[in-house]
Amino acid sequence: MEIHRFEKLWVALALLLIVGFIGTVTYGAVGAGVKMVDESGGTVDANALNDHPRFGEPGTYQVGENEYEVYVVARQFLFEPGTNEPIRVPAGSTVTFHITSSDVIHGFEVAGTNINTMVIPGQVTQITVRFEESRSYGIICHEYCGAAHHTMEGQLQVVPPSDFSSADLQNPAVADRDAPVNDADTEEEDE
Ligand SMILES: [Cu+2]
Repeated sequence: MEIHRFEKLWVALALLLIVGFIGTVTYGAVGAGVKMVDESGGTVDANALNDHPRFGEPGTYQVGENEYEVYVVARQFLFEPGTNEPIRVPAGSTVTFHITSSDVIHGFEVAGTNINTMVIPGQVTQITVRFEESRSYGIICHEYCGAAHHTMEGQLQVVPPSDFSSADLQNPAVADRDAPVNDADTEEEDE
């Protein structure tokens, strides 16, 4: 069977496109570390965040010698902490962010890094990162969340360990490795 050379060309181009599409999806899943918000962060009662042991007092908690957990609540139209006061963590430490929303879907992106997630009410997004050098990053909401969405931003300060003190920690006295992270009892109880 004779196939016209133009037809061969278009078949080749179509195959190339398919390979390209598969390539970008594979790169996103493996190379860039893109993944769905999964169950690892757990769930919370978005209407009772104030009663949560950590989200009730969001901020930076020390959980190990060089390990920190940062609890962030996104709400219209600010990050707490982040907007009114910057999130502060020491450089060279392992930081796990736990982010949730108290009202609608928000976004949480630390500009210039690959920390970029959707923030869903009732769902906790968990991201672990290591910041090696001290510098400031902007945080933006990238999910349209209402009339003042464009003003919803914050700041993350990675400071030299010498500049980081217990004043930057939330409840330094209760910060311990075994503190509850999610109170499973409160979820979907009163539906
Ligand atoms: Cu927004």
